[in-house]
Amino acid sequence: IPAEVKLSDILSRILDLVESREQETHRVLIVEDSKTAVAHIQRALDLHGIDSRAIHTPLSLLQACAEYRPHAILMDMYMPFCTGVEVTRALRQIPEYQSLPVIYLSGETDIAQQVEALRLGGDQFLTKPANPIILASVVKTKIERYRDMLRSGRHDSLTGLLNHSAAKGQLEQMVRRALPAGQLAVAMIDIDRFKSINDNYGHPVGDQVIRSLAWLLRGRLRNTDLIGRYGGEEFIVALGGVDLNQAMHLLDRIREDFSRLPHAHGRGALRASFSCGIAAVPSQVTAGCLIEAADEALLQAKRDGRNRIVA
Ligand code: GH3
Ligand code: MG
Ligand code: MG
Ligand code: MG
Ligand code: MG
Repeated sequence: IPAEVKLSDILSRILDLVESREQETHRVLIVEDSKTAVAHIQRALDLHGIDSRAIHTPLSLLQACAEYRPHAILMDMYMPFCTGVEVTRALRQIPEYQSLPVIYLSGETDIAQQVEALRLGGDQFLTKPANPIILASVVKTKIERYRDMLRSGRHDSLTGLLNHSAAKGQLEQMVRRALPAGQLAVAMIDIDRFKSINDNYGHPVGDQVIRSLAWLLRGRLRNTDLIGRYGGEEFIVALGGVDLNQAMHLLDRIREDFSRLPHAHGRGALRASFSCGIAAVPSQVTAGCLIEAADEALLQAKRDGRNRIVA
């Protein structure tokens, strides 16, 4: 065997190995102004084989993300120049970082502040001092979910929800499982006068309204329910084991809460609402018919004046 062939084989093997190591290692960017806090966090992550890099000011976040390409961010709340919430909102406006896990690690103990941070783009809130084992496993779980999501191509990057085609496929499965005797309700949700939100406050504010609705739906529905981003400002929800009436009640509470939610913009806060149409098994027995009937009900909800549910 000629020596140069063997050498190139070995070289390409080494390159493969480097690449697969690079693909396996989880990278975490720590945004934290306290050096002691950084040392604690890095010790916890090191022990679990998670690679990390720290920046001490939120101002260099974008540059660090571009250079280090993290799989998750551990974010402090209170830092010089701006808060973690502000910098996360800015990050979420860049398509590439819309689903990047942001885990808050902060001394903030006020629940309302924590919930607000989650609604405005955070994925998890841990309080300081965090148990190092909990910290490392939360980071690991979030990263694994995120990397699975990137690999599968089934998810929408703005909201992390199932995308149009994945949601349709999943609904077909749910219908098959529900028939002949089970119950299943499908809801089509469409944000009201969304175009005027974009026109009056700008596209990034519109995006934040979409994310907020996704966040609310995810929080209110069960893990076994289907939630998908069906189109721009349109969502599809499928609830197993639920009849038309129960679905109406459940979605009406969500509608009510969404209409009260303030969405911050440069000059204050706006309110948004959605309309919703519902259809259920057994009157509709295929995924296509369910979607069609729910869509028709949605149009009726719009005609009846919006911010309402029609079955
Ligand atoms: P209606 O109450 O009848 O639903 O009125 P509408 O203005 O919500 O209806 P329409 O379907 O005309 O407008 C939807 C708009 O949503 C148009 C489109 O520019 C915008 N849009 C679609 N996808 C996105 C997105 O990802 N982000 C933002 N900010 N806007 C989007
Ligand atoms: Mg701080
Ligand atoms: Mg629409
Ligand atoms: Mg429309
Ligand atoms: Mg709309």
